[in-house]
Parts: sequence; structure tokens; C-alpha cells
Amino acid sequence: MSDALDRLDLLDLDDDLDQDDRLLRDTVRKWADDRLRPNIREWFEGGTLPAREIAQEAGELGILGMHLEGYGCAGAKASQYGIVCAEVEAVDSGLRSLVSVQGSLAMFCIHAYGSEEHKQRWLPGMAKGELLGCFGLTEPDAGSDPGSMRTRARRDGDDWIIDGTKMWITNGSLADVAVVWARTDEGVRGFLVEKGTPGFTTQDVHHKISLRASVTSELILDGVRVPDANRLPEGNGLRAPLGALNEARYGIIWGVTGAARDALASTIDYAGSRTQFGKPVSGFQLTQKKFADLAVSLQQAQMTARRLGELKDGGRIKPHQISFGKFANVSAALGICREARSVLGGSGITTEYPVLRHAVNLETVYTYEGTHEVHTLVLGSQLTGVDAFR
Ligand code: TGC
Ligand code: FAD
Repeated sequence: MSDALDRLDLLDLDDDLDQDDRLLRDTVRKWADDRLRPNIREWFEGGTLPAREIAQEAGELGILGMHLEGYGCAGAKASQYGIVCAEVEAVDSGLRSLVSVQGSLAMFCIHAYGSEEHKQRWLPGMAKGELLGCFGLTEPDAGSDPGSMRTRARRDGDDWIIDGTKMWITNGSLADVAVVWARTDEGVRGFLVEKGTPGFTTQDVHHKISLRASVTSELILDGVRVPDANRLPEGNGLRAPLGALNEARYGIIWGVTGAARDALASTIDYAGSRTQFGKPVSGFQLTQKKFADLAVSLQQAQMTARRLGELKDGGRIKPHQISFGKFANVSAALGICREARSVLGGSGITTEYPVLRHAVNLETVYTYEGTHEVHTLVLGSQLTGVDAFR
């Protein structure tokens, strides 16, 4: 595979990596290849994931919440976090989801919006992967339009009583702490709801045909009483959860380039060894046209991720630029995986090769963290000055 991987870097983008970036990439790639890749078929087919074990190993590598400062977090550059997302998603989007939800959604919310006590209590254990978090924004009737959420928190003396249902929550049933967004008389607020709190239950989503190596759950909040101390003091208004989504969407922009790279590299390898009509299928012009198109699309996506990494590291990335990246890169990665699959012929429809697994996972990625259509409209609004959501 490494030959095909090297050949895919047509623009020598890897030459721009400094020594630290290269070491980080190689370390995470080795962990992914040694520990995750050999098991991913079993996890995906079985719809199971030893999430706690993986989280602890990821914690030992220092990649959970790695872009946050203090509280046991590495304070790494945004571009370094991107490199990690690409290496993890090169194995499976579900594994990158585990890393994203923990670091970019749950830990980020506590870091950005929590009290000092919240940060001390949760972040060091979450950075080590000993404690898991989830992020509950979506509801059965509020997906693209989270402003229509029905989950409600009402004040009762020094406590809050939360009622509602959150849907499609990654790591939901595993999480030691759920960041739950709810409507209150003062507007949207974020609450930390600990596993085991009376009235708080979860139910896993089964029968998924995408992102099978990831736990997805419903969160049911039935008269859940939490003290005001569990409210995120800076998590006020819809802008708070949407601000956290910027972080996770940024990781996806890089992550999906890993899935596409893995799909294309393994397809090029296959095409070199599969013979029809007396020669390798890689020797047919039609196959080479596919590879040329897909490799160019991949490098364009990687360049987009790098540019957005520079903007984020410079502290000047804007939400519509993140939408640009999510819109362009997820679509490119999905297109790469679908077309690469055709080169594998019949072999492409099993899990023996990773290509269709990546493609079906990317169907989820196309939808979560703002659907492709939502990001289309963010770009449309930026270009025209007119909102077309309503
Ligand atoms: P709108 O009126 O535009 O905005 C409300 C307030 O939020 C601010 N805002 C943002 N702030 C930071 N970053 C952004 N990207 C922001 N977008 C909006 C905005 O300035 C405003 O602030 P203020 O102070 O004026 O009140 O809100 P809207 O109701 O019109 O909705 C806009 C829209 C459609 C873009 C937004 O609702 C949206 O992004 N919808 C998509 C929902 C979504 O992405 N859900 C994802 C759930 S989490 C998930 O999928 C995790 S998957 C994880 C995994 O497994 O990897
Ligand atoms: P809907 O919003 O009902 O959209 C249906 C269709 O209508 C889409 O094509 C959409 O683009 C389109 N549409 C909607 N509004 C418009 C419009 N104004 N203009 C044009 N088209 C429009 N959420 C969390 O909070 N936390 C998580 O951890 C999480 N993890 C997830 C994991 C998985 C595996 C999945 C599948 C989802 C997850 N989600 C999570 C939820 C995800 O963010 C939502 O599925 C997503 O935001 C879309 O919402 P919806 O599914 O309700 O679709």
C-alpha cells in the first residue's frame, strides 16, 4: 500500500510537513495500522466497537482534545489535529467520530463554556480516554433546524428539571457525561448530565448500514434534575452549540481525506494485480482516467484542508469557510470512494476491501454536522447576502 500512498501525493504536499508533524502522523498511522486496521472489518460487520479500550489508547497517544490548552490537553496546532483526523479516518469514519465527539464537541464545550470546576472535574480524565463524553443537540423533530428543539429545562429552586429526547447521539450510551442543549425561559442553555442521573436513560440505534463501528444512541430525559452548578455558564444561546460544531466540522474536513486516500490507494493496488484481457486492469485507459480524476480530486481536498488549517492556526477562520470545507471535501471523498469501488468489480461489494465501507460511512458524514444542503445554503448566503433556510 505504501507505494500507492506515495504515488498519490502528486503535488508533494508531504514535503511541507515539518519534523513534528511527520512524527505525529507516523505515530498515529502506526497505531491505526497495528491496532485499528486489523480489527475494523469485525467491528464494522458486528456493529460493535470496544470504544473504551480505543479511547484509552487514543488518550495515551494524547490525541483526545489535543487542540485544547491545559487540563491534560496537548495544546497542539489545528493543522496537527487535522493530520490525526485523517489518519484515524483512513481506517474508518466511525473511529474518527469517536475522537471528534470526545475532543471537538464534548471536551470543547466544557473547555469553552464550562466553569473552572467543570474543567477540573472532567477534562483531564477525558483527555486520557478514561471518561467519555457525548454531545446532544439533535432531536427526533429538530435536525437541520436545532433552533426548533423541544427539550426543555425549567428552573426549580437551585436545580433545573430537563425533559426531552435527543436523537442520533454518537457515544450516547457510553458517555459518562452528556452535554445536553435545552430551551429555557432565557434561551438555549447547555447542561452536563451525568450517566446514572435518575430519569436519564439511553437506547442504542440498531440496524445501521453506515457508521457501524460507532455507537449511536437516543438520549431520553424524563424529569432529570440537575443542580444549577451543572449548567455551562458560558454556553448561552444557539451560538454556543453551533460554535462547537465549527470545531468538529473542521476535523471532518481533514478526516474525510484520509478515508478517500485509503480507498484510492487500496484500489490502485488492486488494479495493479487484477488481470483481465491479458493485462492488469490498471493498464486500461478507462481505469487510468478514473485514477487521474480521483487523485486530482483528493489532492484538491487535501489542499483545502491545509488552507483551512492555516486559517484556523492563524485564528482567523470563519464559519462559512468551514462550510466550504465540509461541503467540498465530504462530497469529493464520497465521489472518490464510489468511483474507486467500480474498479474493484465484484470484489468491491464485500468488506474484504475498505472502499465501499468508506463510501457508506461517508453517507453519514454527508448528513451529520450539518447536511450537505445546509452547508450549500451557508455558502449561498455568504455569496448573496440572502438567507434561504426559511
Ligand atoms: P442563526 O440565526 O443563523 O444563528 C443562531 C446564532 O448562532 C450563530 N451561528 C454560529 N455561531 C458560530 N458558528 C456557526 N457556525 C454559527 N452559525 C450560526 C449566529 O450568529 C446566531 O448568533 P446570535 O448571537 O446572533 O444569536 O440560526 P438558524 O436557526 O437560522 O440556523 C442556521 C443553521 C441552519 C446554519 C444552523 O442551525 C445549522 O448549522 N444547522 C445544522 C445543524 C447541525 O449541524 N447539527 C449537527 C449536530 S451534532 C452532529 O451531527 C455530531 S456528529 C459527530 C460525529 O459523530 O462525528
Ligand atoms: P433533516 O434535518 O430532517 O433533513 C432531511 C433532509 O432535508 C436533508 O437532506 C436536509 O439537507 C434537507 N433540509 C433540511 N432543511 C433544509 C433547508 N432549509 N433547505 C434545504 N434542504 C433542507 N447529532 C448530535 O446532536 N450529536 C451527535 O453526536 C450526532 N451524531 C450522529 C451520528 C450519526 C450516525 C448520524 C446519522 C447523525 C448524528 N447526529 C448527531 C445528527 C445529525 O447531525 C443530523 O442527522 C443532521 O443534522 C440532519 O438532521 P436530520 O437527520 O433530522 O435531517
